[in-house]
Amino acid sequence: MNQTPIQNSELVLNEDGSIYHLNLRPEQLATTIITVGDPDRVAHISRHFDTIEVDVHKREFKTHTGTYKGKRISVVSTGIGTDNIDIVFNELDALVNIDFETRQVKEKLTELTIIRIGTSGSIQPEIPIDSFLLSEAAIGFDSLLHFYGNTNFFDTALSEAFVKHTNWSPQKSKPYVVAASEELLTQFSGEGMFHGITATNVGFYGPQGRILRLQTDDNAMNDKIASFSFEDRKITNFEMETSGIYGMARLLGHRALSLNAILANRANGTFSEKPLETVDKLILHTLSILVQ
Ligand code: R1P
Repeated sequence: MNQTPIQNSELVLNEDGSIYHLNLRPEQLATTIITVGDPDRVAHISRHFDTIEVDVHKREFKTHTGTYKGKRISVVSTGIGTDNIDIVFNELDALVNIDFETRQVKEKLTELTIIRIGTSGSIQPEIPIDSFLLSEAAIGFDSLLHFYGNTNFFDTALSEAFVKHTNWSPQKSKPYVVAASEELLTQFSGEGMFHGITATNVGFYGPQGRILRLQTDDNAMNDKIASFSFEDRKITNFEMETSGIYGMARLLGHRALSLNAILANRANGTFSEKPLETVDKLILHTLSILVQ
């Protein structure tokens, strides 16, 4: 199948044949990928590896590819926010599904398995600091997915009920809801793992209802989000990437799951006293499931 090659301005490659932001060449990426927000967290994961074959860094995007108990895994940092998720997911997909020589989409597509190991704040009092939470679905307050077509996988019944319950301002982006990969959800469910709907926010302060010097447009927002329930499901936690990860994975045909180390509890105002230890426990737990 001969298509028009994707132009240099659209698929941007560096001189060494690597993709523009991630700085990776196709052979440097594994098909099992762990994403983290913080570039420093990449080494916290790869220090458990048997070997590290790739160590590449550009801007906030750092990648280590190696093996853990014989399984090839890439760990990629995304930085903060769904705008970065757009870059990371398009480039990860291009690395496996576009031929960089011909600049054409490959006939046989590769499905990636992508697990986010992130940090997050709980908004429900019963989900304590230092616990782990698996995002069954994400509700995105960002606008990333609205720039793509084919979003018929959105759970619009849930988002419409949410808009009504919170009286969500139409000046803000329309919330959208995307589910996790069913297969990965089953694989990672288990004892000690809370489940919930994760809210993905466009900021850390006002958009998550944090007040330092600035008031927000709706001081009751967090209470309204926390009290929302739809078919016995609740919004459990706040972070800044999961909706983009779930949405882009659906659009591109990859499997994604978001795992959260709960470092803050917004309902009772507490923050973890051992954040690194908690994140490391989630890392080891995730790696052990990946090699089962
Ligand atoms: C905010 O401090 C950042 O921490 C959370 C949020 O999603 C946001 O990226 O996740 P990470 O620790 O994975 O970056």
